[in-house]
Amino acid sequence: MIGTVIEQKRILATTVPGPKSAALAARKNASVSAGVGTGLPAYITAGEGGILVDVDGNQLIDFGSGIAVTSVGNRNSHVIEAVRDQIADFTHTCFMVTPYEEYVAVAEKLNDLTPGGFEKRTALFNSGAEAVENAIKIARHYTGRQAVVAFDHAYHGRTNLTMGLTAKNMPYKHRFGPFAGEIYRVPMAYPYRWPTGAKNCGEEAFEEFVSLVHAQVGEDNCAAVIIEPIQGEGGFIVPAPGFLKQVQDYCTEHGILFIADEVQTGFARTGDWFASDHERIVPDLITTAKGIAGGMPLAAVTGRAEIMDSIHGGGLGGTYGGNPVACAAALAAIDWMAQTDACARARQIEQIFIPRLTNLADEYGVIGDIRGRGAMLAIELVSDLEAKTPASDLTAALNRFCHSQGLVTLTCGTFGNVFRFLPPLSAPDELLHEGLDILEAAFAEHAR
Ligand code: PLZ
Repeated sequence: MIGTVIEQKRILATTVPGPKSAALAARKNASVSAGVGTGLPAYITAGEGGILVDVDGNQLIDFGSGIAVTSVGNRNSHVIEAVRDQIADFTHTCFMVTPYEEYVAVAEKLNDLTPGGFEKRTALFNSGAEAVENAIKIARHYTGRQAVVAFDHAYHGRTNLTMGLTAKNMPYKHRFGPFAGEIYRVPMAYPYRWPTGAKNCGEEAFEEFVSLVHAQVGEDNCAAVIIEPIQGEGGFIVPAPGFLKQVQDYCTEHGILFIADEVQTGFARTGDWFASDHERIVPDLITTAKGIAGGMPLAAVTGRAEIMDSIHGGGLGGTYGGNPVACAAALAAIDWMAQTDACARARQIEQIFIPRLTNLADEYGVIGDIRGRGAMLAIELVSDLEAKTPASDLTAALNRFCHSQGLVTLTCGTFGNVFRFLPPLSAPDELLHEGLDILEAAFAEHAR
């Protein structure tokens, strides 16, 4: 398929999913654990820009980027070429056994791109959860302290430690415990649902944070505070302005490491290289994955040199961490983002979406909040604008409608009532508008 250009056009050849996908779904059910769900079970054979092609010949509009991964687009020619060249040379040695330049080059790139003008070091891993696990390991080792503070609505992964950090029970934690110890949870500065209103949110959430850490953890026991600068799975929650900075300053004052989990928000997604940039936050450690490598599995922890270098030799690693093919893809993807000014593209996407989402909010009284930044945007759906009752059934119905019309959409949120948008940054405007037309049709069908 490489070489053919996929026309950036939606095509409905059959129902979505069609008969060939249905046959594959039957095989999946007989072979893959029921624990692994599929949101829109149309089986994909190719993708490019904002289009995914399925086995039945449908061309779907992609508003998900495989959960914020293919920001540079599938089949990005830059990435393909780099991966092809690397595969032709070698695919694996294990960096801990016999190293190679690509790993070092990715580390240099991340040290340079992430917030903070100080000296940094990076270690590479395979998944976001693995990066988070390692950031916590590093923070505990460096500080000699054990407690970790995480927030309501947080999502940090599905491994044992990261499940413990993740807030939501279903589907992530239910009956999977016991979870790792020394994890403490505090309220998130969630403006839309702050009890005394959005304008008090930042200040009051910070006061609660300080008081809970003092009373229930003890500042001197606290190794790290971990936060997503815009929460992802928990509902695309943008913390009240200034909250992140206050938390960071507090951490600095008490020798607590501030970890920004930018696994979902990183690499131009929010209109800056990192969401921390927008708030002028300079994390001690930052975790990245997803958008870093155009779809190849790669993740990283980047942080202050004195913290990262405090670990004894051999204390960090893993067989595949920083695989050369994934590193080659990352170098190409990052280069493409810089060359095409992907941050500016993300901000343009925000300009396309926000007016149309605002029109929907005006027309149907079910959108309580429109939020996000760049190409990471969401609407929170409620059945009563005053009571803010989560409209999770409506959210699911809208999602199903979009799927049936060939639009790949995702939902999220602690209450399952947030509709989120994460289009590839390489999707053309017309396709984004066509996707939004489908969303409007979904509202006309289900929200009247
Ligand atoms: N931290 C902020 O968003 C992954 C998970 C989807 P992995 N988010 C998508 C699902 O249902 O499993 C994520 C994230 C943030 C960490 C992670 C974990 O990254 O690469 O999925 O391990």
